[in-house]
Amino acid sequence: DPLFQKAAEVSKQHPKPDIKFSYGTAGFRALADNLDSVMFRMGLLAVLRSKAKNGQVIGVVVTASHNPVHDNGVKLVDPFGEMLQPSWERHASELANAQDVAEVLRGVVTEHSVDWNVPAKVFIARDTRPSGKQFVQALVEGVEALGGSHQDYGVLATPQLHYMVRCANTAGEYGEATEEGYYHKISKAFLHLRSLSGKTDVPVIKLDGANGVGALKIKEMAQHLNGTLSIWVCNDGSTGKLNEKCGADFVKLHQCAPEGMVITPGDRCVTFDGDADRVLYFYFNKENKFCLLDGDRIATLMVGYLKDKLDKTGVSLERGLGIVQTAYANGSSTSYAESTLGVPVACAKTGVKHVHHKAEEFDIGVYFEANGHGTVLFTKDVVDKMKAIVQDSDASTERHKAAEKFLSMVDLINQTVGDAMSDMLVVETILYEKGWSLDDWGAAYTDLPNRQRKVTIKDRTVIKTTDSERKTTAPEGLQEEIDKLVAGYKSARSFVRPSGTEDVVRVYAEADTREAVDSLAREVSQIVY
Ligand code: 16G
Ligand code: ZN
Repeated sequence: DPLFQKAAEVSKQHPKPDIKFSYGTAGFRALADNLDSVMFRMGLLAVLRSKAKNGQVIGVVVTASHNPVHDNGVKLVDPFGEMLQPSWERHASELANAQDVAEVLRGVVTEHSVDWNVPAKVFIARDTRPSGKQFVQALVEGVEALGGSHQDYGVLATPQLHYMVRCANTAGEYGEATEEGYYHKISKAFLHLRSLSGKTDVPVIKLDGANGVGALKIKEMAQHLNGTLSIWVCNDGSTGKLNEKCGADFVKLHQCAPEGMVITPGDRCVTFDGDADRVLYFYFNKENKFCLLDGDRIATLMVGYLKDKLDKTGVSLERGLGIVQTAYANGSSTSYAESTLGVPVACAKTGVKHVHHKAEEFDIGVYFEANGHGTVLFTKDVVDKMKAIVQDSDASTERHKAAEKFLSMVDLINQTVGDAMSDMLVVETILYEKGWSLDDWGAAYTDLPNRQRKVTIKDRTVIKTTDSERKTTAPEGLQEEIDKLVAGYKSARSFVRPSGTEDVVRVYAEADTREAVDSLAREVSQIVY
């Protein structure tokens, strides 16, 4: 096959290990030693995807997020900066596992009637893992073997690459596709909101950078904030290891502060994950108790703020403002959003691609996973209506001010994907306007005690779920047994689901007390065997 001859030849220099790869919730992830062939092949696939999308830029990120430093991974970014379309995940897996790459490439070209004359362009970035550099080289070889062109951004936070892709494909409408363009857009919106606040005090933040890319990039961002925030970056990679006893995943899972930070009660603490697409807040209260403000909490803060601005402008929307959670959302956050804020709550399956698409059903869709990944999506309709108010109303009116703030929020938020830096600046803006400490924020509602456990079974795929993973349909009888156990506790809820990233079954439980929830989680784990 002349079209794919070069690809097949170069592929021999990237031999495939005897491993079955699968494009999971967040792309491919494995021990770095096993990933060279996958990288080369994703370079090939990105070219086909770009051609299939009329030559729009496709992104490729080399990262394994919160995994240990010896792992790595890769995922593709679609033209609007969103996750790869699920129907192409199958092609990615087939190509990664193929003995004959040319055959799979030919299949994709035929299935999607790819026009070979369309030029392809691929944007590439990587996190700080030592294996990343050589993987970018393998990717570039893949891109070039199919005659595509590429731009290598070097080390970037995952959401920065998503942003670049969107900028490039919207003719600059979303911003400039450079790192400087990213800092400029976000810091400009942040500083504008600061100037509208009428306040001048400078909050101090202690940030856990997970010894990863977020630590480097937040320092760059801070340079653009004109001293309006004081950010102390801990775990900045200068001494500690990536994600080791630090980072948002560690903090969420262990419900404790990361190592490498000296914290006194009342300090405002923030943690990013290893590729800076998750963010969580935490602090120690007066009793020196560790308090976590998770993704659910951030979502409710954002929803409350946006609803206030929406109400003040009186804008009416067809699909309105809504919040999207997953099964992991704390029950207290769900009732707070529904009852206190009066905002509809939708539930979607775990994984960014699921929550993201659900959020598109609203005019203003706020989505967050409890683990700290999330963002807000806005329709053109709501943005246009706010622009019209800013243009037509008197600048001194509440209505005008609310619309102006709303529009700056739209610029501050990275709508392509959850973005730790952007989300943190959104939270900082809202807390600043409200004059809230973390303790004030935490007082909005009280999380139900919750517990997560992992159970290893022979074949986790026997467990099938429905209702956004909140109920099981197989094996038979499992759900009834879970229901029976849950009925024995107060304010209790529990579900099990097969993990999309590890060979385990995850068990989640919540109940009215710590003791009750531990006991419920244990009991449910036992019946999963
Ligand atoms: C991936 C997902 C994350 C999800 C997690 C669940 C993306 C970018 N990341 O890390 O959103 O919470 O998987 O993992 O989609 P699990 O299926 O192992 O519980
Ligand atoms: Zn991540």
